[in-house]
Amino acid sequence: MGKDLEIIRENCSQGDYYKIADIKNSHINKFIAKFIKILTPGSIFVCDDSKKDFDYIRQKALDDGEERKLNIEGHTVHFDGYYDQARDKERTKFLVPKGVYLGKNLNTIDKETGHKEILGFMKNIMHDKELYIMFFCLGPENSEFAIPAIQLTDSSYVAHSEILLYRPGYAEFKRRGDYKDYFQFVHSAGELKNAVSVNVDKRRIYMDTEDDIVYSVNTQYGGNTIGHKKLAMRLGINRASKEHWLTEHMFVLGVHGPNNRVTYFTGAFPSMCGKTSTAMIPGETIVGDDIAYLKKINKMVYAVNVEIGIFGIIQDINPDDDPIIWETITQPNEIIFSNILVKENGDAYWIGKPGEVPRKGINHSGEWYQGKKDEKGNEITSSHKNARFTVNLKNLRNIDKNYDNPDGVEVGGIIYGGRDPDTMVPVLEAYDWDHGIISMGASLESETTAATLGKTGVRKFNPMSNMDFLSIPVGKYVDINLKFGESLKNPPIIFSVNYFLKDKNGDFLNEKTDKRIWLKWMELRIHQEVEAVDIDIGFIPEYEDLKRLFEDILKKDYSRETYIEQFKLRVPENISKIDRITKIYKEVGPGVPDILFQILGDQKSRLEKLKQEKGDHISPLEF
Ligand code: SPV
Ligand code: MN
Repeated sequence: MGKDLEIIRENCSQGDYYKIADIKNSHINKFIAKFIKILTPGSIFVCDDSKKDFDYIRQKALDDGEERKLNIEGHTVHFDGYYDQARDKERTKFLVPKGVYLGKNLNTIDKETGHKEILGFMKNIMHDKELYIMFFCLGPENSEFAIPAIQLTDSSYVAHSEILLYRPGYAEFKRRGDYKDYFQFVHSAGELKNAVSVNVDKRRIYMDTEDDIVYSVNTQYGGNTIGHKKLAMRLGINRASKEHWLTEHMFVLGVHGPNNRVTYFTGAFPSMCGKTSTAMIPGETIVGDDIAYLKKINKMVYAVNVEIGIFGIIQDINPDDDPIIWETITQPNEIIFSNILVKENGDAYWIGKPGEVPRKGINHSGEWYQGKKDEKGNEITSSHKNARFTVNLKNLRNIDKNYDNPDGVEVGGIIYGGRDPDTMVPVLEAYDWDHGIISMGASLESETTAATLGKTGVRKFNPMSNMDFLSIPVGKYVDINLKFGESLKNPPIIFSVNYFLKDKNGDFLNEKTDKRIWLKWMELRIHQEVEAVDIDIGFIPEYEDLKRLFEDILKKDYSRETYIEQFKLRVPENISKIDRITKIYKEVGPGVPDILFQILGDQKSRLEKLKQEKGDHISPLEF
């Protein structure tokens, strides 16, 4: 027996030891042995994906207080600490070897220094805890998209969340034997008080793309801890960049067109900008809502959902706007609610839930009552803005039949969306791949939201909605996206959408349900079944087509005035946007492809000409 297995045997029960030994992977043995020595767990549990093992973790989450039962069967609630409610961008860093420069937009720390710091924090950190060792598969099993991944964590909540969010991977690891290119995650919630991480000042999330490993410590919030979510995404972007495919912050959705046709879209939206609710639109079918791998196969683009569950925003979920999510999370199903309010009778409450607003209950601040303030004098809301629900896709009645297809789904359209009050029209089609990647994806801007710590409502550059997750220089990432479109037989059509356009009074110009219409229109465009209007920054719908779609699908009258107000070309705003984006790309560092400046420059010239001829705001009827 090798020395690694020896260490594992000394620290595990016989049953747990054999679960690891049976995988017959020397790299896994080495990794586990190394971290047993660093973390020195009080006990170890190895999960082999059997129902018995999953049940053990579910029960542990209740026993150790990381979750509590709610009134409805299968529902539990988890609270993160008051200051641990969102992704901590400041303390999420890449460990970079000396001499490597990732550009100024990426948060980095010298690899040696960072390693020393985080492993210092992790030393003996599990001495009074159980270490859960879990195996997952990112993407469908037995597929060329699949990436096996291992998670070490001392949080039963994190372990339980991952059971809901990821495909089991123990069998995939066994099948691959001595395979070494899997992703690795090491997490500890650190010292707990009332089942909540206390040392948030020592919260760190450090990522090492060279060794495909992510460390996360002194935090519980899912976006900082659920290794296979945004942490794996950073490793995925790095790997994809070397192997000529894409890892994207995208949903995957089947849009149902005429004659039972299904056209698949992927869509990239920043956090809290309508990505999940688009992926859950009634009448369409969901493959995934957050992360996709895209590959070129036989000159076509195919996508899979990296995950198998949803970690979705719960605020404002109501039966009218999000009927399927509503139905799913108000019925008996296995669901973890996080950072909601628990009413005195054990019911879940979140801001925007229909019904009476409770006056008191339990939330992430402890006992809560209306008007409660935190130590800085800020009013504490009943549920947190970033409160979430975690559920497996199989609980949804709108799951697409290809959700687990190892070959993925063929992508017909790609959508980029942001939170933009005053510039982009509600839906716009790019002229071609390069134009879409540059003027829509790479130029995406969005107002900040409560999904990350810090001020909200600030307009930020967020290329492909992926800025927070890039692990390679921005310019290189844009270039890879451009190259991905080369040599495709039928490149997916690229669109942008904007659900957040506002009028002079600050009121939204669109209803939440309008997105259903934009999707149907895009689907028809892909099949060349409707005409469009060229407004010099791309194509928009013709009024008559929208009127018909609003009538057919929403049974609503769509007036010409509304169309003009929503789709008028805002010329000065569009020019300013191009100026902002051009300036950013001039400063981001090396590797920005020249074509970016050319496409943006040409678009600006067209806009300037239009401004001279037709003024600042131009009705779509004038084109
Ligand atoms: C997001 O913020 O984009 C999410 C949740 O999907 S998190 O896991 O925090 O990234
Ligand atoms: Mn996301």
